[in-house]
Amino acid sequence: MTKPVKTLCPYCGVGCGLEVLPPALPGKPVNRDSAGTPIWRVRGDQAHPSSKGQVCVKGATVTGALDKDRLRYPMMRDSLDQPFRQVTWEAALQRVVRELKTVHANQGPDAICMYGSGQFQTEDYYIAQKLLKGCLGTNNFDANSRLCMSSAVAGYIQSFGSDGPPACYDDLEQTDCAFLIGTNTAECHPIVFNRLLKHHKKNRHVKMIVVDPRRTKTAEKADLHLAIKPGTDINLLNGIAHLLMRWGKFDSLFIDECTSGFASFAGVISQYPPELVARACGIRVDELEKAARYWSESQRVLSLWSMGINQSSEGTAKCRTIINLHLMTGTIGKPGCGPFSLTGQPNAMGGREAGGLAHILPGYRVVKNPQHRQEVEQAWQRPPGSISSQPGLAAWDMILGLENQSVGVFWVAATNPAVSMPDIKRTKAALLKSRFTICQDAYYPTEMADYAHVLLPAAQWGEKTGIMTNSERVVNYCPAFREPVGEARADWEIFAEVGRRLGFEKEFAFANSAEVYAEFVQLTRDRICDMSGLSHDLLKNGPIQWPFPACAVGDTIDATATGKRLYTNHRFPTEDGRAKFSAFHAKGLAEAPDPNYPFVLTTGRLYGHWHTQSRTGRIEKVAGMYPNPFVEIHPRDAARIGIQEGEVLEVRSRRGFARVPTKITKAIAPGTVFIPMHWGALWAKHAEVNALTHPEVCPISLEPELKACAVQLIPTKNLSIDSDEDTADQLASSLVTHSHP
Ligand SMILES: Nc1nc2c(c(=O)[nH]1)N[C@H]1C(S)=C(S)[C@@H](COP(=O)(O)OP(=O)(O)OC[C@H]3O[C@@H](n4cnc5c(=O)[nH]c(N)nc54)[C@H](O)[C@@H]3O)O[C@H]1N2
Ligand SMILES: Nc1nc2c(c(=O)[nH]1)N[C@H]1C(S)=C(S)[C@@H](COP(=O)(O)OP(=O)(O)OC[C@H]3O[C@@H](n4cnc5c(=O)[nH]c(N)nc54)[C@H](O)[C@@H]3O)O[C@H]1N2
Ligand code: SF4
Ligand SMILES: [Mo]
Repeated sequence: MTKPVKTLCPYCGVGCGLEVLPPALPGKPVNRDSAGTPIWRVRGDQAHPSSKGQVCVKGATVTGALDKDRLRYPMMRDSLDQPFRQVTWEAALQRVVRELKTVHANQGPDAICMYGSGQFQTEDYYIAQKLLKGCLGTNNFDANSRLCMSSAVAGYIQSFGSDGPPACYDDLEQTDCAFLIGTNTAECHPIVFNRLLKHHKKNRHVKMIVVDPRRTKTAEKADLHLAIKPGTDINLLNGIAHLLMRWGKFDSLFIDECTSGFASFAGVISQYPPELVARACGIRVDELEKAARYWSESQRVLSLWSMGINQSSEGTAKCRTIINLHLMTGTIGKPGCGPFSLTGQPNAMGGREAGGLAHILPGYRVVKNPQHRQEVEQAWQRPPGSISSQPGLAAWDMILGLENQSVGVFWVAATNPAVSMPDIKRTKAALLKSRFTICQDAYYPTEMADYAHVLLPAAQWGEKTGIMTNSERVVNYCPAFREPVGEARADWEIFAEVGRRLGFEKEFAFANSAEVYAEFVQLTRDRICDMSGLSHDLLKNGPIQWPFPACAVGDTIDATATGKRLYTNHRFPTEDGRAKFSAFHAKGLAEAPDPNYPFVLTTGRLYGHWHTQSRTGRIEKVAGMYPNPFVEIHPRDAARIGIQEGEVLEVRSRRGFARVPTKITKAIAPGTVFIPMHWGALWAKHAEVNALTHPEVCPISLEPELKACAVQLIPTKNLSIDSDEDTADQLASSLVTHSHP
């Protein structure tokens, strides 16, 4: 192969196009890392509509981990205290099928759970839904997206009648004002940020507002940075709405004709005068007024948000309150504006399309809707009533199910919950109680593998062919360009094989992933996310944005059937066709600071690392960028508690502790500290941020508040040695990141 293979970057939801070439090319030296491992070459795809040839450090180095520490063969053990032994696929599958049958018979279908991932391809997602929801009769499929964008999904569904981000990346270059709230776009969606930044630099009238308790790389570039106290977003948003109302800067025609619920919204915002709001948020009144002025002076405001909004005990309310501002100003369904939630993972969007959460079904359908269930049962040729009318267990409820042993099989694929779940001590204790856990992953070791009875080796990106949808609804073909390592198999193939062995031969009689995709797109027909015109063959020619109904395909593509933006006619898929205002008061943090735990801990990401480091920790360049974990603290707080730069600080919450070197910086507001999420037990000792976080969820989206908990800070030099397992010296040395776990 000497022609580059076009594919999508498998990391973040920006969804950059990549071109991949083998390590050995005629006339060129073999491309190797410093250890001598041949590395596939990768570069940006100039023709990709979303990224136009750009890539960030993660995309540029992604191939560096393809051959490091891979899980190559199935492995098994009888109990968690035994070592794993390598087994055949036959032996592993027999055990999996036996356990599924036993638990199904003895405890019922709802004792079976699968916990999947926005890093699945759409085919993986779809087959998992068919297996769990269609054949086994339980809706207990949830994904790490529950910890990620489920609040955005709930917000869109409640406000518009359907999920689906209405804007697109071209809006980044057409906006007058970008309102970035709870998103560190510069580090987490770098290519989206580059596009925005270019536009901002070129056009002086374009404003950029960033709302984040930290002065992030994103905030550094803003015209206005509002460093609000964690959890005060609804105060701020209602405060902006209050001022727009006071100044008469709203679109009454749009409100009258296209929305409902304005009166009660107006009632709520009347209670958010600037002085009160500024005090609650910890900002100045003039800063708040400036934000409202930017909103009122701009024709096209584009809101971007991600985890600073979603990961909250009032996450859905926060999303809807952002949407309120767009309904009030009529900034939706037009170029350059709209409420645009950025998805985190490469195929979180595909997961939504395929019904990859416990309360939804393929084609943007919901479990609770009898007609939706019937449509899916018919498509799957399953008897009426096969799909349970009860939403399944959400991520944290699965952990509770393990805790009380109502869950009999826990099947984890493409996610590492032994690091990424909140309250990790409680999570691990629950995982230890599991009767039977399957961990289906591409790498070994991972933290999750420690809690598994069976390890199934997954073929990863580049080793399987499938589809992924990025944040702006652009659907991409991601072909296999190399053989899977060892005996690894594609996730969907593993699920389908188990399905056939459970007796569902015809349901899972797929020869390849193109057939799986062809069946899936039929379930999107006439839905908002209609992509019934898409196929692997068509997508091989290049990415296509949905909606893309079957009528769009032909000798000449029918442009009226497709579109870059949703809701351009200002009709919404609610009962009355109107978008709904919401009326939420701010509730604040689920665990507010108090005299005992006086600081707020917030958590998040760094530019180079991806989540739990299973890949980026094994890539020299990235690992070298971040030699160790750290806690960010304001100089004033550092002086107050008596800690110096680099010294190890113990951060304690009601649930656990982490010990990490101190990074003193004015980039964080006093009273708040920040620890990145990337260091699980495999990569550093006692640096797990989720040892501290709590599992309180948003009551609507069931997304946990991973962004805030109350902590106390104790310099480890002040800790009495007797009272702790480790001395300060041991601590300091234990913090050197494992070079290779
Ligand atoms: N480099 C890198 N990029 C990634 C990922 C990665 O692991 N590494 N992961 C991907 C995934 S899955 C996701 S979900 C996205 C996440 O992308 P982001 O949401 O941008 O990333 P985070 O760092 O989790 O959090 C964003 C910001 O929220 C702020 N914040 C905390 N509390 C509050 C609050 O109360 N209000 C407001 N307004 N802001 C608050 C934090 O200070 C932080 O800067 O990134 C994706 N891209
Ligand atoms: N405190 C705190 N906690 C958080 C967050 C936070 O901001 N703060 N963010 C939350 C969010 S938004 C997210 S998305 C989660 C992410 O958390 P996780 O999903 O737990 O993190 P990853 O490291 O991406 O785990 C993916 C796993 O899938 C494996 N893998 C890669 N490709 C494949 C494949 O093709 N098939 C299979 N079977 N396996 C594969 C990788 O080796 C890795 O072990 O963390 C959540 N947890
Ligand atoms: S911005 Fe996201 S999709 Fe693009 S190269 Fe970086 S990690 Fe990959
Ligand atoms: Mo995420």
